[in-house]
Amino acid sequence: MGVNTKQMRDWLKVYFIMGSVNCHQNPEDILRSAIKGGISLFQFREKGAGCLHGHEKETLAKELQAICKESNVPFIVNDDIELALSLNADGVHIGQEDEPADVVRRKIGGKILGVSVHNMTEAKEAIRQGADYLGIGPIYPTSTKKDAKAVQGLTFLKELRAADIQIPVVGIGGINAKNTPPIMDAGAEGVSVITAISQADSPEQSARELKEAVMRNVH
Ligand code: 3NM
Repeated sequence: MGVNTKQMRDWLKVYFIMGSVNCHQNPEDILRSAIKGGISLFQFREKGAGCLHGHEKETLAKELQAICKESNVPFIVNDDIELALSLNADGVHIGQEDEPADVVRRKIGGKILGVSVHNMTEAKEAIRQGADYLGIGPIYPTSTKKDAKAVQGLTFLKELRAADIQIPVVGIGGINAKNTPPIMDAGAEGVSVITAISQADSPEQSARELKEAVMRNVH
């Protein structure tokens, strides 16, 4: 375990994920606006057709990290452990295709470690290997992640809580303010979104609405 569980629960409330390909406007402006609206955690996820690599990727990461720092919003890097370490990011998020969580935990020490899981076996393994939180999805249909698994709704999330597994959990996939309440009711700490904020006319307003939906349904 890397971070305090109570603190982790708080950070997961409105978890914004973004890379350059998710944005129709300048990514820095979107992030600043999302922070004003009240996001609690940010993940830099530079993935998909046309994404940046190498120096350009690193430059954008640094700019977004600096914006997060100004507002004390933790900055997490998706998959790229080397980048996370070289930037001294606050944590990393990995999937099942990445290095095993225990290997990543050894590399990052006490930083935040998030793991995407899709069933009970993966969840228990991620917890054993030192995950701070689990990402569960896709809860609703999404076109953002091309290789996303089949929509799983809330069944697995409910199963996890019914088994009294209390690790902080965040839902992902097709989430917006309107469809947030059932995710909270099922036992999640919060929601993670790409499109609902990155492509909103007002990322600030969208983040605010997500935060209100989460706070009204916090358990
Ligand atoms: N992971 P949007 S779904 C990055 O199911 C990601 O693990 C998923 O984007 C998973 O909020 C997803 O635009 C995309 O639907 C989320």
